[in-house]
Amino acid sequence: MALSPFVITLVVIATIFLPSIAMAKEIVVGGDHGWTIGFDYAAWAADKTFQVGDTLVFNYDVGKHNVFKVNGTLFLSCTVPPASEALSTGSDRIVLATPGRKWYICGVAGHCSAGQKLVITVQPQTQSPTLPPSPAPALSPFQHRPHFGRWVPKRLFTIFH
Ligand SMILES: [Cu+2]
Repeated sequence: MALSPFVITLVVIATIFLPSIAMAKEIVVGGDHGWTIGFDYAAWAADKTFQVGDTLVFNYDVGKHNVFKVNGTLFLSCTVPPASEALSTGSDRIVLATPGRKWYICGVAGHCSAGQKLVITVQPQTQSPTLPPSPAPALSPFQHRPHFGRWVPKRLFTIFH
């Protein structure tokens, strides 16, 4: 069965425009290395784009590491927050809900200062073409009723008079 030029055109258009649609990504921190010591997270993050709606996944062996979301000051000094704030499932997922700088460290003694720390900048979500367009100015039926109301009796008057 031969594809019609119309179908081919549709496929070409879809191929061109689909990648531009903002899709929420799942980003595994450190890739195959996961969340560990002896890895350069600054270099890893350098060529990546993080956007609102994306999900960070921290993979590690339970008990060996953990994840704390911290602020920039705690990040620089490797100050670990209270243990109750730790994420420790071994596959911690963090949805990036707001734009801006985000800082994460491992709270196991010595790990943050050994480089197990991640800072990223989350970009605002780009406008998705799939979002509904802004509504066109609505034509309220009430805006026409006075006109119609005037028009009808006049017309009826003309007809029946
Ligand atoms: Cu660690």
